[in-house]
Amino acid sequence: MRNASLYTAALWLLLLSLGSAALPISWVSPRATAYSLDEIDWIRMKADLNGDGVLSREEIWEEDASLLAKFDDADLDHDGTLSPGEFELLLITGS
Ligand SMILES: [Ca+2]
Ligand SMILES: [Ca+2]
Repeated sequence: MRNASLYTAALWLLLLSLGSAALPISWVSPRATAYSLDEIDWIRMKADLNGDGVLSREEIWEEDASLLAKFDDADLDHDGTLSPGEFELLLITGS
């Protein structure tokens, strides 16, 4: 009995120490998505062909034509381009 509870305590300590460092961000973040924030950043930088920091309709089309259907919904300020935040929304809601 005594050994069993020691074992349980050690297991909990192990899980706790692993938990903060080893879990993917999507497991610990309340805003869990199909994409991690790192992935979204990476896709956005890859898709931003002219490097102006926002994504045009053409750049979205080059990246993934299936996302174009959601472009207008994601373009919250209707300026015809997707800011980093708007693109994040597109990936989160479009997947
Ligand atoms: Ca661009
Ligand atoms: Ca916009």
